[in-house]
Amino acid sequence: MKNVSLLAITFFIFSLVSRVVYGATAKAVIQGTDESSALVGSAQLQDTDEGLRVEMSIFGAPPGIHGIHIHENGSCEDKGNAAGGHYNPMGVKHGFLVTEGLENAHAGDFGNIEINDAGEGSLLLVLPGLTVAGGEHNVEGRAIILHEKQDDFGQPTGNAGGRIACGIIQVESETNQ
Ligand SMILES: [Cu+2]
Repeated sequence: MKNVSLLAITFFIFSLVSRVVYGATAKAVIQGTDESSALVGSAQLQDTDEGLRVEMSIFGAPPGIHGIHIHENGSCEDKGNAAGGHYNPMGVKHGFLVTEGLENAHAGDFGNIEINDAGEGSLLLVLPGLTVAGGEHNVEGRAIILHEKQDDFGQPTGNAGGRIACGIIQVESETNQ
């Protein structure tokens, strides 16, 4: 009997430690910046132990590879230009956050998304150091920008051209679950 309860307690503690703690969630509704654009999409964001998990789907976009970033300001006005430059709180060079980290890439450097011949694309990223609730590098209220061209990781911003879609990150739940 003693062994059974010890086993139960051990299992209980193990399940607490190994459980992935999902935290606050946010979403962005992405829309084409041109009024005639059929481009739509959405992004779901969630704070996790490993970083900010971002899951994105895009529909009605031109096929090919397109740069995607978080830009500084939470506005999609003026064909996305009101969103300003890349979110870059560390004042570092342009790169790819997932592989280069906050010291060597803009916090908003999400890289590229591939859009297929049907105009659809999806992306799943986990971005260390970013959050939607609290934290030092918080992206709540900032804009996700989809670009006309591929981000070639050249300086200063990846040569990705115009801004074809935009969505503002809005927190849905700040409660840690
Ligand atoms: Cu950009």
